[in-house]
Amino acid sequence: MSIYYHPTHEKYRPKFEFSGFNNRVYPEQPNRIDNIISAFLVEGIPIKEAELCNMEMIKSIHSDDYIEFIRNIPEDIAEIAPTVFYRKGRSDPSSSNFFSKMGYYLFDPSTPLTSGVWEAAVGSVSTALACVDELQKGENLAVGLCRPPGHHASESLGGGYCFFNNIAIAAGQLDKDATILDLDYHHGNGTQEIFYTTDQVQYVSIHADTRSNYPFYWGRADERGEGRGDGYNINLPISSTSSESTYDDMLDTAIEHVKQYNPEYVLVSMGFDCYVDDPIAGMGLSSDYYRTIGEKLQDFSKLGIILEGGYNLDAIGKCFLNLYQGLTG
Ligand code: OKP
Ligand code: ZN
Repeated sequence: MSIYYHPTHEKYRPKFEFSGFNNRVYPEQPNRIDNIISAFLVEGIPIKEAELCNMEMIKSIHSDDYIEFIRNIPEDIAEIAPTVFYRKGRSDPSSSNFFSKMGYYLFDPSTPLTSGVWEAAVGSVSTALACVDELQKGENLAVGLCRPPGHHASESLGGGYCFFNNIAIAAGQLDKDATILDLDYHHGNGTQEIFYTTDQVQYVSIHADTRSNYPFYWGRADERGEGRGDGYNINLPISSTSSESTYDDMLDTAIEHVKQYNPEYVLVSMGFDCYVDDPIAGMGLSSDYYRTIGEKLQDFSKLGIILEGGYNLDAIGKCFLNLYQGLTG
């Protein structure tokens, strides 16, 4: 059992998120990882540095042109986000204009571009891959402190603080069936899209109902997969004001779906933004409840925990540690 991170996450530290008419302080900050690591170190639990992955891994999920776009963020750009977006049926983007490409490869302005994006995003993928490596070598549990998160990113489209889909890249490396169980507050639209037509990866997500919550245009219960993937995409939306007991019932339902599929591996898109005092999201979950989640996940024998969201800097360390103690207790 190991916990991984990669230090290049520190290179991505945007200041602002463009949000309606008010810019807000960027919630997805390096402190998130620092605080989780401190909470583990206080308990004497060591954190390992992930080895840097090779580009083929990223290419297994993302298009070459999208990868090149992220790699070639101009050095002189301080911090920039798109405000004009491409939609299907319009003219293709110009291959030479950065603004034109930015609105094509990102679906919202919540993913500011700065010079450290590439290094941080590759480090985050590497962290998720270190976890599946460990599981394939015979370990039963691995934890990846990924940052930036990944579940909103699809083949050629970033957004929602995500550039590369860490958990999708990791799941793609596995040679046996895998479930991605997404417990972040937000629906993982990128992960859903990537595996929508396959039966080799089951996607199960509990999230705040997207009829009134970000990311709005994906995540309904009737999105069940297509072709071979029909029935292997399971969206379980709940109200954004759900209590701990409502959540707990839905978690049991989600776990039943996973058991029915009976995968070799379970990878969890672990968000802590359902915590009651999350600054951008939040449902009724207490920090203690994360221990219960950990205990319930003990039903699965090959388990990778991949960090997605969770923005309360005072609580994220405690929540993660509780989860870990539930998993290992
Ligand atoms: C990332 B993860 C709404 C702005 C939404 C993006 C939220 C991304 C969440 N006014 N900003 O799933 O935790
Ligand atoms: Zn989230």
